[in-house]
Amino acid sequence: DKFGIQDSLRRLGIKSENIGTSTGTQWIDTGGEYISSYSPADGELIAKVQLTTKEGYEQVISSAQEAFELWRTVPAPKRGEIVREFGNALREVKADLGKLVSYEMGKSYQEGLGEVQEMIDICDFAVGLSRQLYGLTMHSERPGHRMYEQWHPLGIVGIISAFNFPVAVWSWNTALAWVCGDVCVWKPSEKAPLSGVACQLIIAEIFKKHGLPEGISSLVVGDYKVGELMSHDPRVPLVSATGSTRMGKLVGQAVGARLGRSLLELGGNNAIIITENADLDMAIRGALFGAVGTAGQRCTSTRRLIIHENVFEEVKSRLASAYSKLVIGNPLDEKNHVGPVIDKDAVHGYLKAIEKVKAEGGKAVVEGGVLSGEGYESGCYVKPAIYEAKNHFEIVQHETFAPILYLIKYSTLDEAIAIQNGVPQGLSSAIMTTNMREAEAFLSVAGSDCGIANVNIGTSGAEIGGAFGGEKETGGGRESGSDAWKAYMRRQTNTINYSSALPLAQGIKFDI
Ligand code: UN1
Repeated sequence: DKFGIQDSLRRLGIKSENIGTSTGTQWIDTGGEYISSYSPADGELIAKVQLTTKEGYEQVISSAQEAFELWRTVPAPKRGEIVREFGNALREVKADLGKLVSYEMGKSYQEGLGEVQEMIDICDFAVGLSRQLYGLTMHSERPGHRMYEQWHPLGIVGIISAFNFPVAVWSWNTALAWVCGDVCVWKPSEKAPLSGVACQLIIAEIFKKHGLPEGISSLVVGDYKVGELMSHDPRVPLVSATGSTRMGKLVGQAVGARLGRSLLELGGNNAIIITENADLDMAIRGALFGAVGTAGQRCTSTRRLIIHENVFEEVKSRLASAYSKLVIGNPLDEKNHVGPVIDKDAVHGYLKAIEKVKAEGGKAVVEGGVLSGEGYESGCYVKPAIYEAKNHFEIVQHETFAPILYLIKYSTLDEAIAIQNGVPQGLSSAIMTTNMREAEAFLSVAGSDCGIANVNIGTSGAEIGGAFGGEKETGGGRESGSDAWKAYMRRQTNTINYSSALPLAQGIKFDI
């Protein structure tokens, strides 16, 4: 155990068998089956987690309903205090939780730490927000009347998170939802459930210390079946789901059928346009981290490079040389740049995509392949790969959650923007240029159609202060910073008449 994993697990309270259903401090043995969480880093069993049954889910929801009655009456800045303490607790456990995330999910330890930092950041943001849940005041058209709007909590927020950011995306949702006065039920990915159990144990201590009731933060563990319970449940007014477009469509339809709200963060097919005016050192570095960071498993990962014909060959050869220096191996070993993908299914998806791009006429710039031998026993390590391709290839139109980068050549900026926008997804995008006209055209109304559009930085690694999310098949949801909090509340418009007359709006006369 040269990375001290067992010590971190012990400090986080992870046992060899863990209950997966919790209403806060209470852990409910549902009698359900246990699933095993294996590390893609070394293929070892980390621990087991019990699945939530339908009955367990019912218990969680009724406790959440009860908790909401109280939590909504706690003043928002006081709710913010709880979130502040959560952020402080995360500061204490940053190294251990970062390590668990890295070991369970496979991202590098640096990125595991970064993910916990993202949680700390959103807690800070939410604490400030707890004093800024502002509504507008309006001038009434009627004398002696006042109009304003206020924001009330929604109730139970169901959070379905993905394996690739097993803890941060939950925190974006839950930290905001809590200050907004909502209670949360979290279903972490069944591919990284221990990270979920660890977070629940951390937050439970804070609720316990303050004598808060069960049900403000609950955990359920399972696959899509548990997600379906939430999506169809009218007691859950908002379902926030992160994952594939396929999953998001199912959630969106089920929630929409009952006219509930969904907040969807789905697939990306993110591109960087590298113009002939780009600072190529920066462009290469930005593309490299974007494409191979998290082994290409961020929803913001760079999947396509749209490169001007005059710099195409240079970018191609510099990228190939940068890729040749990548060290692939155990994500906890800080000398490695790239860790494994999440599991063998992901390896299969990666291989299929490579097969397809070649069948469609793609040319290898850096050939892919599965790594074997010492250190690669888990079978989840793949080589980051690069192919020259055309944007219309079926496989290029598709998000493959793996480190595969497609190079596409262009000659005019209009063409580059059309290629950038010419995919079903609309999450993140970037342009590398030192030319102001190119940058502004890319950001203009006729530019990128994505929820995120960057200049001279890559597509991934968004800060929490901005609203995070995207258009088209990415699902349209916005989480995290800016005014994303509004998704977690209901708006109420109030008109108050303090006069002794009762004039009707629009000047309508109605006298008897
Ligand atoms: C995701 O991949 O689901 O912008 C979230 C980024 C991170 C979050 C990614 N801050 O890459």
